[in-house]
Amino acid sequence: MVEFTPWPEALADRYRELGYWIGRPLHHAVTRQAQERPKAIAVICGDRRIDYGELHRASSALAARLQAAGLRPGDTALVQLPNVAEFYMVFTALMKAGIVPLNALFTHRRTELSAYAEQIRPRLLIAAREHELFRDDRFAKELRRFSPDMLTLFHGELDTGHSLQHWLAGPVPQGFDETPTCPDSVAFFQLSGGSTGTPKLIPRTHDDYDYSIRESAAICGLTPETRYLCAMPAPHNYLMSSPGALGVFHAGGTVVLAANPDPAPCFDLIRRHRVTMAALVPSAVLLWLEAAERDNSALASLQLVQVGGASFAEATARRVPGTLGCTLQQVFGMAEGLVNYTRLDDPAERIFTTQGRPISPDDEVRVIGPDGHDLPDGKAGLLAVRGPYTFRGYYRSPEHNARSFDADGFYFTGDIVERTADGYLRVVGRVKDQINRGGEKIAAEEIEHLLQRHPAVHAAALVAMGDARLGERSCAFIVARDNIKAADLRRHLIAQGIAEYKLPDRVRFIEQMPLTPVGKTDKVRLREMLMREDIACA
Ligand code: J2J
Repeated sequence: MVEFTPWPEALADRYRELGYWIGRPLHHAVTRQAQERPKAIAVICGDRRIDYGELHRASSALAARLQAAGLRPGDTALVQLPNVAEFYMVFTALMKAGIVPLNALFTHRRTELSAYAEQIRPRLLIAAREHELFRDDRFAKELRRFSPDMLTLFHGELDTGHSLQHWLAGPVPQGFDETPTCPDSVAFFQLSGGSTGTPKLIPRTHDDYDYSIRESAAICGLTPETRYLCAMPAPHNYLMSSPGALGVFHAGGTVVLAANPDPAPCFDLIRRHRVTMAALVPSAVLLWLEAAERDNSALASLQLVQVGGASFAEATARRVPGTLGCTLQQVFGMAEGLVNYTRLDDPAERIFTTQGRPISPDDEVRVIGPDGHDLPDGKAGLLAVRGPYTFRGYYRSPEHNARSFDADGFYFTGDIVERTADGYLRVVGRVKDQINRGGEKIAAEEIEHLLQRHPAVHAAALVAMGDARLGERSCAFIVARDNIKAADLRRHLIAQGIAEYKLPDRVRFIEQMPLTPVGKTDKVRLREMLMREDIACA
């Protein structure tokens, strides 16, 4: 079984007694819907409509074949698929077989996928031929160095032996049984936005994740009539569980897949499929608002737009109900656990001015000041949390865990928040060394390490700079040994294979890195330099 840091026994018992952890595996919702309403549509993907019966059958067929191929409960899988129905079929199949996936984002490339494979040593790789790394078999073979007997299946493959679609097709073999899953074991790895050199993995258990999904579905008012537009990366925690596709499956509704949040194709999908809700990041909302100001006639069915993942300006929030013609819900969540929502019946002012309150009455939220003491409401401090769906440790990262948790198991989120008198949170800043580029998180250290591999780079520091559209973009400050150009560094990073959103938006060469009194890079100074320039430019 995949190891993880468990909750202390007493807390685990309490979460069970309170009915939070109910011992159900994550595929339970699909199995139940397939029994009760097999013809209800679970997923719309292009011209395909996949009903619950089909989602159940396809996932059982794949699970059975994986078992027959020798995969066992507790084995791990590296999965990288675009926004296609097969993503949910695979996820459900792996839950049924007790196989523990890590769902990489489709934008991830060589550096990220290698780091994941190195950590989990997957017995199974599921990837897409349309991804540049998997057009031929070279990279899949390279990944074998971490896991020599890795089985590989490709989405979009013609050769039936390795074709994912082929493994999903056909009847479920007689006698197939879903593996009796241990619900307090790890169901899958979620990805951390991170702030360190290597991407950190978050083990999520069936019990804890299922609780957050059930409650999220209730808070967001999901029903079998819900038609949920998933126009951002399907594996992201927000799109999976807040309430995400798994929340929709729990309620028996329909997930409508889009490749990205571009307004034109999304508005078309909303009109065609009478979409009732969508989950967006702030930068996408800006695009939707612009488009809807010209013409919002496609949005008549839309009842709820969720906005989360990055800081959302109050002035923009105020435009949402009028322009998109629906209710706004702010969501402040994290793959590590804690998720906050404004409630659907909250007064408008609260929805415009806060990022919501926690899912659970047993989310223990602390706002901590510089002296380590809890702060009164209204004062900004570090957000720390523990609770029934907040993890207790990153996978195999004892040193990082020692820094991220206190002795009582509170996780330090790296966010700066203030709490209102009625328990709602406002996100006002961040201490973690991360850039939030329109909801996509970049760990500064990861890129700094890659930049420093260039022989001409003496020192590198990545900081956020404000951006009207994305909220933040990244700027790399470089102290160079030799004469190099920004384009050389860009080529260097591309050659190492990182997701494109992590490439610095700007590169600034400086003579010397400003340092703090203890000799660390002074990022406050670097940010100030950027701000002064902004003023000079304006
Ligand atoms: C400001 N910052 C926010 C918000 C997240 C639901 C929604 C989002 C995520 C997510 C998620 C923010 N305002 N409304 O997992 O289930 C920043 C914070 C936070 C970090 C987490 C979900 N909503 N953030 O964004 O793991 O800094 O999860 O700690 O990608 O995003 O990032 P991530």
